[in-house]
Parts: sequence; C-alpha cells; structure tokens
Amino acid sequence: MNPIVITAALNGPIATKADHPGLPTSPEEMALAAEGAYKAGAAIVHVHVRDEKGFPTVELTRVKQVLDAIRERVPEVLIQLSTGGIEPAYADRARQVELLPRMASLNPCTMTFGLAEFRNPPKEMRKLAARMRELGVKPELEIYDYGHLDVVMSMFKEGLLAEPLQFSIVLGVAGGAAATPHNLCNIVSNLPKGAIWQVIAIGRANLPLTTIGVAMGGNARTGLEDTLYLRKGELADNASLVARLVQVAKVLERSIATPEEATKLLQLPSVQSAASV
Ligand code: KMH
Ligand code: ZN
Repeated sequence: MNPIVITAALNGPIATKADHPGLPTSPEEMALAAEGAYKAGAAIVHVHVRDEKGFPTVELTRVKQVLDAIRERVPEVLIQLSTGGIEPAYADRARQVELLPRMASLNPCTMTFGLAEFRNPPKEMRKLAARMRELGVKPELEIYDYGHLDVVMSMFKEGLLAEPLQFSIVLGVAGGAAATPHNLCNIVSNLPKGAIWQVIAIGRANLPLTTIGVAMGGNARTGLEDTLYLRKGELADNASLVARLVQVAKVLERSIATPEEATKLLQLPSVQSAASV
C-alpha cells in the first residue's frame, strides 16, 4: 500500500480555550502546534485562523501572520488553509486563497452543522473552485454526505476541478452522514477511479473510523479540530493524536509520508509566487 499522508487539523473554527486550554489560536501557538504535529508524523497541517481574542477570522493580515509563523518555524510542512467556518461571509473566506497556501479546503454544499448553518452557496463555491484552479491551490474536497460527492462530480465535469480529486470523507457531523463503517465503505466505493481520499471522523469516532480508513488504504486526518480528547476524560494535543495515528499506521504496515512524498502522492501543483492581495 502507498505511504499514508497524515494531516493534523490543529484547531478548527469552533472549540475555544474554555473547551481546551491548550487549543492553539495565536500565530506562535499555531506554529508550535504545527511543529509538534510535523515531528510526530504529519505531512500537512490544516489551519483555521483566529484573532487576538481567539475568534475565527479571515482578515488577510492575520491569516498571513499565521501562515508566516508556521512557514518560519516548520518550513517543511504543507499548509492546508481552511476556507470553511461558520461566521465569516463566504467571499471573505474565499479570498484567503490569494495568499497561496499549497492546499485549501473546499466544501461543496450548504448544510446543517450541529446547531449552526454552514453556508457554501453553489455559485460562490464554483467561483472559488475556478480561482483555486487558476492559482494552483489544491482543493481538499470535504464531503459530509452522499450527495456532496455528486455535486463534486458535477463540478469536475464543468472543468472546475483537476485530477486527482482529493476527498475528505467527513463522518459524524450532526447534519452529515453518521460515523459508521457502513457509510465509510459506501462512500469510498462511490468515489471515482484514481481519487485520493482520507477519513475525517469527529469526536469519539476519530480513532475507530480513521483506523478503518487506514486499513482500507486511505489517508487520515486527526487533530484538535476533530477531537479534543485522546480518550474519555483525557484532553489531547495535536502531536499525541498524530503519534497515535502513526502507531495505527505502523501496525497496519503503512509507512508515513514525508511532506515531500505527500507532494508527489497528492500530485500537488508546483509552488507559485505570492499573488498580490
Ligand atoms: N468546522 C466546520 C464549520 C473546513 O475547514 O473547510 C467545517 C469547516 C470545514 O470549517
Ligand atoms: Zn477545518
């Protein structure tokens, strides 16, 4: 089997320091968390930007500060910037790709997200996909349910996405498909030939579902965005979550991809010089 590409989702847009005092939010904390995750075996860090008070922000100066802090502390790691999040307006979320991260999330559908609405309007989302293709920023396609895959395939037919399509199968969000092996196997079996995929499993499902995904040959993501706990009653940190996934992969005889190997496996477009924003 291919080496496994591990992504650490360092913080997400929802948890606060009241939920987990070790949640990284400042540029320095994000850089340290990225370094810890990279040293533990992550090739990619998935990044949500927070402001000085810890609230989600897509303000470009702050986004750049976070990207620069990570790039300076751990130049090797691949950065995947989130264009998701609940509060900021879609156009502002989308604008972040102008800062040219190697990858960015692309969420194809609007949905219920727990008690919130996660808005990804079809027209704006297509505009973002086209812009990412122009800039060479690889989309990480987050599909939370069966129908989301159909939307992605329509976009592919419209020429908005380049192969290989890189999917994250997100399981366990209240509003998306439940975190069950049945859903995982079904969605994987519907993916197009040549697709690259990973499991994102929320909360208690994080360990069992990512393990099943690794055994099936997929990549995997973990990190404080996906679960705040290592096990019941024990708060996690990003490095320990990645280290646990590395153990799982090794038991399953998968080697761990370095960022350089991940770049090849994921066929990432080559780096461009920074666009002016
Ligand atoms: N936490 C959710 C609102 C992404 O990073 O693109 C989903 C999200 C996905 O923010
Ligand atoms: Zn995210």
